[in-house]
Amino acid sequence: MNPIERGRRRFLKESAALAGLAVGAVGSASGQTPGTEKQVDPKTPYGERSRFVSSARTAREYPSHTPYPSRIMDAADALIVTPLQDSAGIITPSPLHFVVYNAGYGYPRLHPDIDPRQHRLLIHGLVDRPLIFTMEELQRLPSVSRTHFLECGGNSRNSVWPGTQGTVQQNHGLTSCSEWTGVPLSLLLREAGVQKEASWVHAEGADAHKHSRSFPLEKGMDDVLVAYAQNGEPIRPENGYPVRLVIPGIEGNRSVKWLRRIKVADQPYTSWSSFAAHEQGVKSVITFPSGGQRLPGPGFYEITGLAWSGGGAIRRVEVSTDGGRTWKDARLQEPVFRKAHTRFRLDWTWKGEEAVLQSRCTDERGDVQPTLAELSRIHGVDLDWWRSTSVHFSHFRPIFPWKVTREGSVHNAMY
Ligand SMILES: Nc1nc2c(c(=O)[nH]1)N[C@H]1C(S)=C(S)[C@@H](COP(=O)(O)O)O[C@H]1N2
Ligand SMILES: [Mo]
Repeated sequence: MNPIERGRRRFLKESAALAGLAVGAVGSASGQTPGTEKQVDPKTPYGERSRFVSSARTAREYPSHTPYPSRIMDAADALIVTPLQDSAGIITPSPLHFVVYNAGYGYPRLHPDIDPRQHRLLIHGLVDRPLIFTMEELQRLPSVSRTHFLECGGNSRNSVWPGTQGTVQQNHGLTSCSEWTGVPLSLLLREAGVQKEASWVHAEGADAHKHSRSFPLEKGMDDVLVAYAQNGEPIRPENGYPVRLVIPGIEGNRSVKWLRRIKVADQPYTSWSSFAAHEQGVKSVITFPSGGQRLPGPGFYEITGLAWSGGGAIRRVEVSTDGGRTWKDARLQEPVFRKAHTRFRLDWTWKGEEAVLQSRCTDERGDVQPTLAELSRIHGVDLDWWRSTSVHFSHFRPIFPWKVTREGSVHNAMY
């Protein structure tokens, strides 16, 4: 049977189940409440979403009764998580992009309010020609648009802590994906003329505590962007307006927001010098059904989620509905971008039994997302370590299970 024929038969077979879903809608197809129509205002300067849509960012929460030291450390930061459970496709709407502001103790958690006409970007250090750019000058240069995820290195570490809410937003919401537009850093560095001894790039933000991070020159000459636009409009204030770095595939921490200075050097200036260890490894999570949701009853559902890898493109996502005994290949949304969220989908008919749903992805290098046991072996720790440790661990990316109970409620099955 060819794929189209197979798809047709599958659809015909399932359309009986699907038809059942639509019955309730007959008679109220428009959904319109009389008298609530709004005039389309030709002067509306900036659109708003429907008043019926309430998807929202929120602060990452912690179990208050537990002494997890990571919680104390995270409390110094503002951590605002993306509602992945409501996500469709691969682009995170900019107003829902996660936000991390390492304001540090003693600093107000107010992101800089930068007038782009006053802003300057300085490039100096081991270069032949130090350069200072205004935003206008930066935007005259040849630009590119690329779709990439950002993920905080601390994403998901709370997913093993009992007492947390256990939604996909709380557990995995420190990742988002945007189309970024800007100038390749390599172009600016070539313009400045990098000297022979140079091997590191140091970037500094305009926030009160001057968020500063180093990365290898090699990466800087590869795919790093000096970005001023996000999803077709200027970058949002909390995500780095008017200009930020986007360092694809590497933990978000290096992607300095409110970028004002780039110094080329022969050594790293920040302590996190083993750069390779800061790649975001191959990872995925099911966003529907996910923690806190409820399936109204047995029948057809599309299981869907996101997969990503700092090492390149996602090649394959498998989904298990029986706790990992058997796996099926999910469909991947095309095109698949490198170092970007990749949407996967799998048709599922839930018969009302208890089910454990999980996804496992593979990237272009052949790296496979590890189980918690495999990840523990990689780090040389035992399974309980993650739950009880006082170490501020990062890059937590095991295969993640959701349990669907017979009543249809969905729970974090990590603990
Ligand atoms: N200037 C500046 N850049 C920064 C930070 C910051 O506090 N100040 N936080 C970093 C961290 S830890 C992360 S994970 C990413 C998050 O980017 P976002 O807030 O746009 O999602 O920004 C990074 N860049
Ligand atoms: Mo971060």
